[in-house]
Amino acid sequence: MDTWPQNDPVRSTAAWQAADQAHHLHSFTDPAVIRDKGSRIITAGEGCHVIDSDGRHILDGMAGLWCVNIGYGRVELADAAHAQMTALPYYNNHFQSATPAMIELAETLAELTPHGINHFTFANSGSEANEVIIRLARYYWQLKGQAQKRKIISRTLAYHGSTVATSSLGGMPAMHANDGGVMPEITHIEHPHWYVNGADLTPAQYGLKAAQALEARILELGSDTVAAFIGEPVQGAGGVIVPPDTYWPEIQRICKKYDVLLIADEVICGFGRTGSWFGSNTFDIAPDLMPMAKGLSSGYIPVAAVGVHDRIFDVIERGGLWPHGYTYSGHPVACAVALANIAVIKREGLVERVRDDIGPYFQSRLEDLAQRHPLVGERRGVGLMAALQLVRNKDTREICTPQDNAAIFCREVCYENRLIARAVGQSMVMSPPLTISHAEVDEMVAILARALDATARKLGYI
Ligand code: PXG
Repeated sequence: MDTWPQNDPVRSTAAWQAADQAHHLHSFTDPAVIRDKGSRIITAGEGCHVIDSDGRHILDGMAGLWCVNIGYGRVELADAAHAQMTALPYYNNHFQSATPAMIELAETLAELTPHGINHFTFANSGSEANEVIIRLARYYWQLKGQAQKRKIISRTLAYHGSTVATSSLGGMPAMHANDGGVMPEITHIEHPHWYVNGADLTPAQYGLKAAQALEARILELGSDTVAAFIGEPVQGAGGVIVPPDTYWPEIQRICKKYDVLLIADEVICGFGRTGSWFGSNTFDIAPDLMPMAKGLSSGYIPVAAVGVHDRIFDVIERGGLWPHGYTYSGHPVACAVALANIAVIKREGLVERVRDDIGPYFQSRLEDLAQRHPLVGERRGVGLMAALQLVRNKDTREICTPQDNAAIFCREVCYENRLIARAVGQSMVMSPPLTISHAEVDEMVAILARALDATARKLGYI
C-alpha cells in the first residue's frame, strides 16, 4: 500500500496545508509552526501505521493520542456504527430514558472494572468525564451532610483534561499559566518520579515519601475540607511516570484514614495499556470513581464513562434528582462502537498479549537501548507505555535542560524516519497500539536508536 489506499486526493499536500493554515486553530500547537513548516496531513490508517498526504506510511508509536488500542482500519467498528445509526441514531439517557447500547455498555463495563464498581455515567471525552467526577465527589459529600468537603488534591504534571476545571485539576504549568493559575479548591502534590525527585532515597523509600505528601496536605487543609484525591495509575501525558511499588498502597491507606475519595483516572491506563484491563488492576487500586475514555472506543468515536463504586452510588441513589447530563451522554452510536471495540480486545486477547508477550518484549528492547545509550538515563514503563529519560550524565542523574532541546530534536528525527514518538519534557514517550507486532517493535526501537544517535551527535556526546 505505497500509494493512496482510498480517497484519491482531491488536493495536494501544499493545498491542504494552505487551507489548514488559513482556517484552523490547532490544539497544543504553536501557530508559528503551522505557518513556517505546515501541518502534517494524515489521511488514512492501517494496523499500526498512519498514512500521510504524500502516501508515506508512518509507524504510530503513540496510538494516536494514547487511544487507538486495537489499531487502525477495523471495519467491524464502522459496521457497528452503521447498524446503530440505521436503527436509532440518537436518543438520550435523561428523564428516565435509556437505549439498549448504553445499557449493554454499562453492563459490560461492570464486568470488566474492579470489584464494587457497578454503575456508569457517560460523557464524550476524558475532560467531560473528569468534570463529572468533580461534581459527583462534591455532591456525594453534600448528600452525606459534609458539604464543606470540596477540595480536590491532584499532582504536578498530572493531565486530567483541557476544560476550565480539568486544566486546573491537571498539573501542567503552561495550562495553569494561561488561565490565571489554578482555580480555588484544587491543589497539587509532587508527582512520584523517583529518577528526578528521589535524590538519595531508594525508590521504595521515595514512593512512601511522595505518598505521604498527600497526608501532609490533607492535614494542612483539614480533612473535613478534602473531597477527593485524583491520580492516573501511571501519569501518561506527564511523561509515563510509573510510581514506585510502595506508592499506591500508601495513598490508599491515607485516603481511607482521612475519608477522602480515591479517583483513578483511567483515561490512558484503561483497556489494556498496562497489561490489565485497568491500571487499577495492575497497581491493585480500589477506586471510588473511575473516569475512562480513549481506549474505551480505541478513539474511533468520542465516548467516555465514569465508573461509580457501590458505596458512592448507594448515597447518590437516595439523593433525589442528580442535576447533571450532556445531550450526548451515552450516545447510542458511541456506545455501539465501544461495545464492538471491547469485543475485539476480548476476542484477540489483547490485554493478556500486553501482559505476557508484547509488553515485556517492548520494555526489554527499550531497556537494552537505555542501558547502552549515553543519552538515556532511565527507561520507565509498564505494558505498552514507556519513556526514555534523556540525561546529560547517567551517573549523577543530571537530566537534559530545555535549552538542550534534546527530546524535541529526537522526536523530529523520528518523524523524518517515519516513526511517531512524543517528546514530553526531557523524555521520549511511546504508547503504540496493543496490536503492535514484534517486528514493528524492532522497527520502532531501531528508528529511535538512530534518532537518539543523531541527538547525541548534535549535543556532542558521541
Ligand atoms: N485524563 C487523562 C489521564 C488523559 O490523558 C484526559 C483525561 C482528557 O481526555 P480528553 O478526551 O478530554 O482529551 C486525558 C487526555 C498528550 C495529550 O499530549 C494527552 C491527552 C490529551 C491531549 C494530549 O499526551 N490526554
